[in-house]
Amino acid sequence: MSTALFDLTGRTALITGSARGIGLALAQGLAQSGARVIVNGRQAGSSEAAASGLRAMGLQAQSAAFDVADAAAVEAAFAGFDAAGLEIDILINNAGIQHRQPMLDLALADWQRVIDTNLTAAFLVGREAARRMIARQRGGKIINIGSLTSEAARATVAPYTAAKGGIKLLSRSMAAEWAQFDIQANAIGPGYILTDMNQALVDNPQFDAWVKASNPAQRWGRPEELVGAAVFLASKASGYVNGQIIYVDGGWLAVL
Ligand code: GCO
Repeated sequence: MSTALFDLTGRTALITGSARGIGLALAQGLAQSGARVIVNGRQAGSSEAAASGLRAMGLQAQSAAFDVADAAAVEAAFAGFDAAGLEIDILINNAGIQHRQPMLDLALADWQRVIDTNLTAAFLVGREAARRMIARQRGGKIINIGSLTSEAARATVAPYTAAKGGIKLLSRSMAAEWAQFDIQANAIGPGYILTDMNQALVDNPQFDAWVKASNPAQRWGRPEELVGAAVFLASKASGYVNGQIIYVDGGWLAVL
């Protein structure tokens, strides 16, 4: 089989929250498949450092720092893309934060912060990207990053779980409204992945043992193991796939 179906040459991809972790791995993976990538984080310094690291690998990358949870900042960023002639063909809504605390002690402000960054931001950035994809009449790809908690809950991460459950159905809402414009909106649900965000969990011997015992793969995942699903969902190969969530979790959700 030719790999042309998966070729992203000539496409521009915005990956939110891509200065490190899963987002950076996905930016690298899409760029290695031919895309020009826009690295995004809240801070200009770390976003540009990540983009420059990709350029040093011979990849096409630039940075755009803005807060994805701030509607005015999102609109301003897209106005900047318009002015620079940057047309986003592929959007990965990856930016995410975590706050671990039992719900009985959880403050509204912490609930809201997690919902804003992990769910509302995907709507805000998705809306701006889709408006332009529709106006250009060339379709587009939206990939929202879910979680095992898009499917099942775990104590102490209620706002994250509510947001990631929302991501699954937001992806279906995007498909429902935008499939007619040849936009495919899907989600990826990563299992437990070795990232900075999860370092405290990796360092906790009981949690680490639980991950290894509960998962058929008996190990944590690596960020680059999400690239295959992302390239598939970003490419022509998934032209009739819409509103789905692909779990990349070592088989975790398949077992009791
Ligand atoms: C946590 C969360 C996540 C998980 C992820 C698994 O406690 O931090 O459970 O970070 O790694 O949701 O899909």
